[in-house]
Amino acid sequence: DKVRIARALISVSDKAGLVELGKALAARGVEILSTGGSAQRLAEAGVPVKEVSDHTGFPEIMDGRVKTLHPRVHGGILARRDIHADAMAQHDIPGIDLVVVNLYPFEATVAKGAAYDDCVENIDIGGPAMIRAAAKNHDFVAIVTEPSDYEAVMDELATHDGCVTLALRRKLAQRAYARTAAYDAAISTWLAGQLGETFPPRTTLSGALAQTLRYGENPHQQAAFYVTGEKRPGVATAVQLQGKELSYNNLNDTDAAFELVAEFEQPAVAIIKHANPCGVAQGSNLLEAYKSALLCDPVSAFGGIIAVNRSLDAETAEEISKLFAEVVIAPDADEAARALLATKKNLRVLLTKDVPNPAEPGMMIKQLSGGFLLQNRDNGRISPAELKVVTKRAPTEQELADLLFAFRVAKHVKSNAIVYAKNGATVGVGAGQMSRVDSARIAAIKSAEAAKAAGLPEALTKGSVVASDAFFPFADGLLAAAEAGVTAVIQPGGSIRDNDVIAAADEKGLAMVLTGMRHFRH
Ligand code: 93A
Repeated sequence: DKVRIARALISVSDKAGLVELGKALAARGVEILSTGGSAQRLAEAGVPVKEVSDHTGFPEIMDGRVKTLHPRVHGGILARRDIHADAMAQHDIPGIDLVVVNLYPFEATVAKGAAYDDCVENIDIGGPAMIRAAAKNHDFVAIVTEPSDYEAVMDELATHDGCVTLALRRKLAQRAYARTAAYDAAISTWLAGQLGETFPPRTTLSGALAQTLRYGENPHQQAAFYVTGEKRPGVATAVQLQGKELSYNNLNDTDAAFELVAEFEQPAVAIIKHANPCGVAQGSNLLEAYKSALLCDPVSAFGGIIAVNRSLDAETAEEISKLFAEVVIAPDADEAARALLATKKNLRVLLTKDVPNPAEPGMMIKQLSGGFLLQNRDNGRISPAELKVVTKRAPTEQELADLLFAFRVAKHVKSNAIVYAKNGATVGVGAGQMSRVDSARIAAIKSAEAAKAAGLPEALTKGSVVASDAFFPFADGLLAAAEAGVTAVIQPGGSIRDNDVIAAADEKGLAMVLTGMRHFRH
């Protein structure tokens, strides 16, 4: 099963670890073939090396576009040492047992905003050809595509008398194809962008494995976290300051929390349970916002996830640390806040540097059996000018501000979503019900219970406003909200019974505005 490495071909753009690897190979008497820049670097370090052009008897031509694309290279990589031995002898093709290639930095070139021609020039052809060939012939050849894998190969050479095992060669072959697949996906994604084709994407959706999770949504499910490389601030790019590893559900809920809190310009706090908010508030500072958010549903907030859209300060951190929470996510935290949270050993703290832009486009994937659905991120936002007042009474300024706030929150609540809000804070959230009227009732009931527990004389929904993520198909949902004490309503409109709903609102003396935009979230 072991393959003795007698000859290696090294052609790398990322020169990290190159000299160390070259020295280790040379020390074992391995003949090293190498291309222009790589050969030069090795030679400078005193590692004996033979230029690929000397090996092929053919110069590097066309600005390096053709340097390793030669039968003496590809034959040496692809030959089965058993059945192709005759051809190797007949054409004088020595075997190449180890191929070390990492590709022209196409992704990095695109990322730094290089010109079109520069990006095209950074499409590696010879590199992927060698990688794919060596990976195919892993029965006889070892392929290495990342400097981080050099050590594993050097270890085996040392412990297996200059050989690489089949187990490692197979593992490296798998990684090699993952690399060339991701490379081509990056090229086609870039080209689609150049063509202005943004949707539907004509490319393989791909992500890099970031972390194997302990389990999935439930302990009997396996799970892993993949990152797309998108630069959006959030769970995928955050730095974790403390606490044990995030679980599948933590990651999902923390993402929901941070995306929600990013909606607000003022200091804001969102508390999330099972991907739904159980309290959201904005205020003149985080502490004020946190206290109002917690008031909405303190029972559900236990064990929740807290997101803030400002650098966390000590006062807010101290208040947060009184609650049992799973995760805190913030763009930053000052020294005093960090020190306070550090005393809560089990609390995970994630810092993201920035807050994501809610208006930015993006993709959402939903899996179903036999396929998946793809759509743009719901980045729709309503401005006051787009609202249509449909009732006799128009909302007051305070009502209008709360209506817009509630509608933004509703966008982040699983449908059917009903959100009651007052003074920039949710006071009742109805989520995930199969009927809209149930969401309206449940939120009101929970709000009344929360008020009772807090010793308040009446439910916080009294004198609040209400947002509905989609139109009221009947007047019943609106009447349930009126019963709970709302004074104003925001909803998309568009039901064939809009007139009934408007008449019911007028009868109850409510102000109602239509957004013309729906925020389903399933
Ligand atoms: O332009 S290429 O597509 N043509 C080739 O024949 C070829 N062979 C290796 N690029 C080619 N390479 C790439 O050159 C390797 O994948 C590696 O990224 C790079 C190393 O070049 P140097 O050793 O000159 O720095």
